[in-house]
Amino acid sequence: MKDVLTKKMDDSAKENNVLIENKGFKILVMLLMDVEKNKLIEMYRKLLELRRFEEKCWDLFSQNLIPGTIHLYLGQEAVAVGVCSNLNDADYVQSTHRGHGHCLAKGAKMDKMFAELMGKATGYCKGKGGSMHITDASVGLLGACGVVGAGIVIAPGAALSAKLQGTDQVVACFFGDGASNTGNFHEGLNIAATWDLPVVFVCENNLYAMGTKQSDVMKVENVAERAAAYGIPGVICDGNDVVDVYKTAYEAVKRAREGKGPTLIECKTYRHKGHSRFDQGKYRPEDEVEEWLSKDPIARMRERLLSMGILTDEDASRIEKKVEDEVEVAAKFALESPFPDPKTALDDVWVEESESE
Ligand SMILES: Cc1ncc(C[n+]2csc(CCOP(=O)(O)OP(=O)(O)O)c2C)c(N)n1
Ligand SMILES: [Mg+2]
Repeated sequence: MKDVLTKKMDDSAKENNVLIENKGFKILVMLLMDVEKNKLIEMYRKLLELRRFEEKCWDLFSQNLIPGTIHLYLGQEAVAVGVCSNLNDADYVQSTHRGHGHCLAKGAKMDKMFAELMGKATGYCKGKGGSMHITDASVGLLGACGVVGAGIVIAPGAALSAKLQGTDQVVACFFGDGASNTGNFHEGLNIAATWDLPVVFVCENNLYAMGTKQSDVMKVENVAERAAAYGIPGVICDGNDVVDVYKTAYEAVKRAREGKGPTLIECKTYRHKGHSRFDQGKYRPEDEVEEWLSKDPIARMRERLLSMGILTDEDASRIEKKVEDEVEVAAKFALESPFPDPKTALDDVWVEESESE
């Protein structure tokens, strides 16, 4: 994987032809010259938004203020942020059961998300949907989805509509390693590839599907290898490095927008907590957890921005404080919002009238 990364940086530096003079030596600057400074800062801010949002969720959930269940995105933030930073408002995102990060990265509002999670009337589904039904059509969110793998066949449908209407919209379809073992994966990738649909399939390989280790249920090592069966590119990237995800998705989005068809991206990542609720993830070896925690995507991005001189420690702390305040304001909004009136229980529920009625 290192070779691929090095090559990618090489290519990007060559493309930009960035040569500077330093003590008489010409140095080829290979580091991230194609990603603008502001974009990098915004990606860092977004990473923090996802992280603090989920930490607050965990806090509220632990106080029994969020009914049902939630699947936290903690640790995987770089995937959603890196991919969605390549998308426009008109583009679509198909999310999953672990969807808070995808929603926020595509522009959903924290206050309405907290409200939905808490079952409040001010939430995205007026409090009737919860974590796995968050949707916001105004920012191109096709919705979270509690049925593992189901989104992989919804995304090509949205992409087909874009293609038939002649728009240049792209669909980013997120799913897990477990979902890549469902029949929907085959159907979705096959039809999208056959019809050159503008989909970017993003597999978030966090090594586990609930308590099942990926290597116990897959003969091939990498999900990306499966792309060959559909005649489309399959690319592996470091899912804990937002810049690597951004660059990899950049190529895939470009390809989709140009009508060249889908790409399968596999982001190697890890969830910080257990699968959901109070699962402590005891099936994961301690050294494995430690190794991945040391590759935390947010700490890495902070370190990178500091070492590149794009942010000072004070700048970074200022951004962090601002995001923390915004999360608190959003949570307060939800906490102070009313529950829906029981009389509205059947509102917005579509029922077909039958003759007998
Ligand atoms: C069709 C279906 N089968 C089983 C489940 C129960 N289930 C919920 S999440 C999950 C694991 C999914 O693993 P993966 O796709 O790797 O996503 P991750 O949870 O790791 O993000 C399972 C089996 C479900 N929701 N839907
Ligand atoms: Mg998984």
